[in-house]
Amino acid sequence: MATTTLAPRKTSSTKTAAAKKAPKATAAPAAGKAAKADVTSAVLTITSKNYSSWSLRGWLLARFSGLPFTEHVLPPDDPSTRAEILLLSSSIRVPSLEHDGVLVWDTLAIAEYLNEVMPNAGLLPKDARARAHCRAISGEMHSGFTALRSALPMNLRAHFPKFKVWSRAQADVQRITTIWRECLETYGGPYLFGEHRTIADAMYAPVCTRFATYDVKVDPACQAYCELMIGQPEMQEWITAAKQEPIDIDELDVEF
Ligand SMILES: N[C@@H](CCC(=O)N[C@@H](CS)C(=O)NCC(=O)O)C(=O)O
Repeated sequence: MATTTLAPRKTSSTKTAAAKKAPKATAAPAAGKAAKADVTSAVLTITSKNYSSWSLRGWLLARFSGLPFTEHVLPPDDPSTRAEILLLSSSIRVPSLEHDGVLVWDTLAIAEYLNEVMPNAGLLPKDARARAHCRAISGEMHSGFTALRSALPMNLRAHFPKFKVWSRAQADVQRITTIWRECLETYGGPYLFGEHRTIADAMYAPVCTRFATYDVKVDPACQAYCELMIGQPEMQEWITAAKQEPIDIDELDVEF
């Protein structure tokens, strides 16, 4: 079976948005504000593009939504980074999105917010049953697969041919590929919910890169899905930037 590589294809855009200081976080959003959103004012706070799978998910969601945004990249090796994250709130983690005076953290909350402010982006399927399914598998990724996440941390620069996946992580691989196969069969692909990329594709994108990094063998349908996702222009833009990151920190070779 072919191995998916993370090698960048030629893409039209490899521009990395300049790091920008995030506006100071304020309290919770005023109700109803999102409906009148100013689409030019968004700032997405992320951290390492090589290691941070949550940053990748949040960033992909923002790009899939079409909402223009500026990246605020917190370098993970900088001791002030944690302090800066904690300044946002004692519990806020990255990614976080500030838009039109609204601060949203937690990747699924960001996904739902983007779906509300960019309703024509199709981040959730139109059909109610498919929408419920999309939310269910996105939630399963958000809260589960801990064995896979700790044994196969995202590391876009690395490649480990013939990596031995231990049994608990292998069970996660099995469950994820079952989810993908069910989606691809039910909705006809090429993305999990048919012809359009949804929240679910962003949620599982770092799994596709993990399978490539750790040489995880999967069935042809799942392999094709991984290759499709890794080949997305946004993914290639992210991977190119990840490989240019000057950092290489040992302790980040764990779930991050
Ligand atoms: N479930 C959270 C996970 C976010 C997360 O774990 N973020 C990490 C970086 S990838 C973080 O902010 N770590 C900093 C800290 O824990 O202080 C989400 O969906 O956003």
